[in-house]
Amino acid sequence: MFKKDFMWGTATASYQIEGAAREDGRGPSVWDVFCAEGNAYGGHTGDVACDHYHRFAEDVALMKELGINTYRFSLSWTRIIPDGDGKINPKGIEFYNRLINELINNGITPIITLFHWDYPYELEKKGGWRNRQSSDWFAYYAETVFRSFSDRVKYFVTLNEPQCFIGQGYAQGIHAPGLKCSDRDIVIMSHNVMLAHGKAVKALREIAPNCKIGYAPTCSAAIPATDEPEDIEAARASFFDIDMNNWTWNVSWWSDPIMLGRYPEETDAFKKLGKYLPEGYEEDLKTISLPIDFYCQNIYNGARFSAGEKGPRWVPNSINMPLTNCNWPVVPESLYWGPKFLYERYGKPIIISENGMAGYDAISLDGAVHDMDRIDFIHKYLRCLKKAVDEGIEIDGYMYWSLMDNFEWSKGYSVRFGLIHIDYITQKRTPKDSFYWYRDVIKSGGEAL
Ligand code: GCO
Repeated sequence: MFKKDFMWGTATASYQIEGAAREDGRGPSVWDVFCAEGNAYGGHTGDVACDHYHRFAEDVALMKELGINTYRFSLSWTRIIPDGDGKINPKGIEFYNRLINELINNGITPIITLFHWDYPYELEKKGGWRNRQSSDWFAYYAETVFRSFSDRVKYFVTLNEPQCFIGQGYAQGIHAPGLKCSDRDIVIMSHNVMLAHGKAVKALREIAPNCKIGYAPTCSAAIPATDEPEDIEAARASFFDIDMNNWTWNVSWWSDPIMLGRYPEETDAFKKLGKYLPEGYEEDLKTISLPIDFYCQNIYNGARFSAGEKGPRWVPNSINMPLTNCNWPVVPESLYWGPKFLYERYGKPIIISENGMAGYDAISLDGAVHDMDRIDFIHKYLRCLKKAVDEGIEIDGYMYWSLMDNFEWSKGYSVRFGLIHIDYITQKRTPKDSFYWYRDVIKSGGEAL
């Protein structure tokens, strides 16, 4: 059974929903520049997005109708500090004060993600995460946020998916700022990113010791092909291993330093990459691994593994495997095995900070959006999460990605993840069938699953 105070929520991110990109003193982020240069699908940009900046009250009213008790959203760093590390913009603070107050007045607990990819462009020009000072820039921003909002906001998350904003932004170059850096640079950036996280944790303990803080990396879960113990071990080993063909996409490089205070030294990847860590990195690990209160994990899908003669063997998905509109496989067991392996390794309460799917959602003749596939997706995934809960894995919350359709990074507006359909021309909001279905699940405390 899900606990009584289980956090039933949804998630969003600033650049993906806010719009008002040049309003009230907001400074440019790397995503503004990347999109202005035509790098996202169809030349799309986040300039207007869901116009949430102007319509947040309507959106909070919809959240209330949905019945969520928790809402995870991110702040735009450059709305608060337009050049990243200089003057604070009071208009930015005011906007988030209005949003936070609206949430609280409607009985919804805010979880603030400090950074969900919209990195200040002015800081990127100074080397961004490659610059050793980057962790201090982030700490200054984090302190500003804690000083401004921690009287009302009790839950903070430092960083969302470093695997993506570093891997896809600086290694593969498909996300902003669209660079292809060397492994040496990526290792240095990863270290600075985690040091930034640690400095933010430290700042929160000093400024608002009664608040809680976590971290939100992503993963592809590893599922044992059978329930035999050797396949379970194979899946676990593969889940925490690092594949050099795409090394920025992994769990242990990004979580072991924070959760265990050390890099995954046993992996071949560390043997190749560890030499690029800055001198004295061991000292930094003390800050990086300052204890956090909960561990967030974004989980969308997974892959299967069995025990082979030479270690874990990848087992292809069934030929019947359904795919979402992003071509991601639908693997509900990800929400059982993912949290289980993470809890066993890191021992912290887990929040599923993102899970969801892109559908081919359209308004039907009757004016509604009949997204049966999304209902089925969430239903299957939540049943697996419930199994983990029933077996004693400490799971504190589930945030569906996303509250509403929004700007999906390099895919622009071409894919829709929301429980609420957005007409990007009129900005009309239409709750989809899944919205009402999730509302009923929440109302039942998960018993309806
Ligand atoms: C991520 C980001 C979200 C995405 C979502 C769907 O997890 O990649 O946090 O911003 O929009 O995951 O791809």
